[in-house]
Amino acid sequence: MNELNALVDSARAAFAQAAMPAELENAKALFLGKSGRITELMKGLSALTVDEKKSRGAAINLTKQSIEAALTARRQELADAELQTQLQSEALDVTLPGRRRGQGGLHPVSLTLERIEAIFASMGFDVADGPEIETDWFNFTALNTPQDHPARSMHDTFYVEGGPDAAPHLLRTHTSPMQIRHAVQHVKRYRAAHEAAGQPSGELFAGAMPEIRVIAPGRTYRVDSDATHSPMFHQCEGLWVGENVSFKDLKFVFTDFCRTFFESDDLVLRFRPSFFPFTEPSAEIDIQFQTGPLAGRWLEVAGSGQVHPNVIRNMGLDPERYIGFAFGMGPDRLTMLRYGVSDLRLFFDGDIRFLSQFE
Ligand code: 2NL
Repeated sequence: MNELNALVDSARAAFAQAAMPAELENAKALFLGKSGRITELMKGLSALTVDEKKSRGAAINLTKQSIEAALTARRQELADAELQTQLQSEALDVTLPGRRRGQGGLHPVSLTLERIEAIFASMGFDVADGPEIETDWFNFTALNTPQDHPARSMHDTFYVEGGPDAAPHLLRTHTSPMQIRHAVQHVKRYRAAHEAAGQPSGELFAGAMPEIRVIAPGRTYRVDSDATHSPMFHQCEGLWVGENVSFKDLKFVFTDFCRTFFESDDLVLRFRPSFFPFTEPSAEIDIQFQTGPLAGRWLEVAGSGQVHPNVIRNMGLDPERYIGFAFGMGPDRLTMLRYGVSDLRLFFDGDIRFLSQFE
């Protein structure tokens, strides 16, 4: 019987050696297979007497059962181990920080534009919109720009080939075209009402009309690129046209705007004589903070002036009756001043580490 016990031990050892189910099945064949050790022992019974067969046969059966039990146990062990490995590899570490989706936020210049719009809206200004690809008429001619003005050259302005009527188009160099379009629409509406009421109306409208009060914010384009100039930049212009508007109204409105925008009640303004083709007289607007890191320095923030009579005429209005004031500022520069940013290009590089500081 010692020999049978030794066989069970060597089967156990062989099964323990098998690290994979396939190896275990090979080991099984060695002991329990058709030409395995148990079959071999059974064959040996034929040479024995009936009594010997009985006891030897029972002993071989017990041995076979022990080997089968060892095989079943080892199969279970391997299956358990495999499940364990699988569970470990698929384990979810619930203590890891989550990977959340970025919240998103407005660009600092968009924040400035929204701020400008809100302040002027509170003073009764409409907000105009219009195309970024413009005609020569709305961008230059209607604004009293001479045919030979350098701003019209290809060195300064991006021209676009093949407009709808094959006329040359361009990327607007300022936001003024939106104001011309807005003014023309405004004049058309009140001229129609005036004429419907049977009132006389000349080539240029000189009837009764609510004032035009509008700002025009948006992207503008010029051939220019360095630390302080980007080929795409922003502008916001304002226009106020009526029968009784004066430079003091412009001064009042713009002073109020600057103090609200910079949240600085003691901020002072300076109007310096200047020149623009679309205004006469014209003035550069400087501001000075009394407190804070920029205190004491004059900072140029806008251009302004009384709308040139030719421009009033191009709006469809009689310049003998209507007078207007306009200003134009750079929201990119206002954003730099407000947040203390020194390089304009940071706004347009699209680096999320910079931009997310303004959310
Ligand atoms: C500047 C100068 C200015 C205007 C813009 C304007 C618009 C119309 C009629 C007349 Cl529709 N003028 N806009 C007037 C004066 C100056 O901007 O340096 N901007 C950053």
